Amino acid sequence: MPIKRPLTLCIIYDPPRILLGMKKRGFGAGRWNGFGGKLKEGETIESAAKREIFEETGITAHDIEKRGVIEFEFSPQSGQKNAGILEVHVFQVRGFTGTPEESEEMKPQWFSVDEIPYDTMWPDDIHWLPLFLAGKRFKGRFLFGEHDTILAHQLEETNVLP
Ligand code: 8DG
Repeated sequence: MPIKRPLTLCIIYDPPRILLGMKKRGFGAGRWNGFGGKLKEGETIESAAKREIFEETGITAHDIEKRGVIEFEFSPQSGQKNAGILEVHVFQVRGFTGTPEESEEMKPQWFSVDEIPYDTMWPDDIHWLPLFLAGKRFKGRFLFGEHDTILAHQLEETNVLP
């Protein structure tokens, strides 16, 4: 079994607007996304999520809620060597203070929920983000192939999240 690596992904959703960040470097550069990343030693998933939000936007998150868990697997054709399985824990940021500011890693921007830039986001987002915006909890799995194409996926609503 390939190892699973936990990651956080935090979405500041303040209806009817959503804060996304343009990733400036590293994995996913050039795409709009939520905020997050890997865990540091000794962190819980929640504390890692809050740290990443602060580092990437300058916002302090007080109230976050886990809304989904998505596993990403990369086929050999994807070119993502040694990625293992990424286990992305998706949080909704409900309460926060501060104003988003550009960081070294991200350029944040508010979007209306009617104008989400799916064309410039990870191709899986169009599948699960509507569930997130509709207030559902979900779990899913995506298999990526060459050029970040989705070869297979499963996605379901659930009340039980790891
Ligand atoms: P670094 O400092 O080493 O650059 O990295 P980091 O900030 O710790 O982590 P990262 O590699 O930038 O984390 C990747 C982020 O991208 C994390 O928030 C999870 C998210 N992410 C994926 N795959 C997908 C995906 O398919 N869709 C979306 N929306 N987000 C994804 O890893």
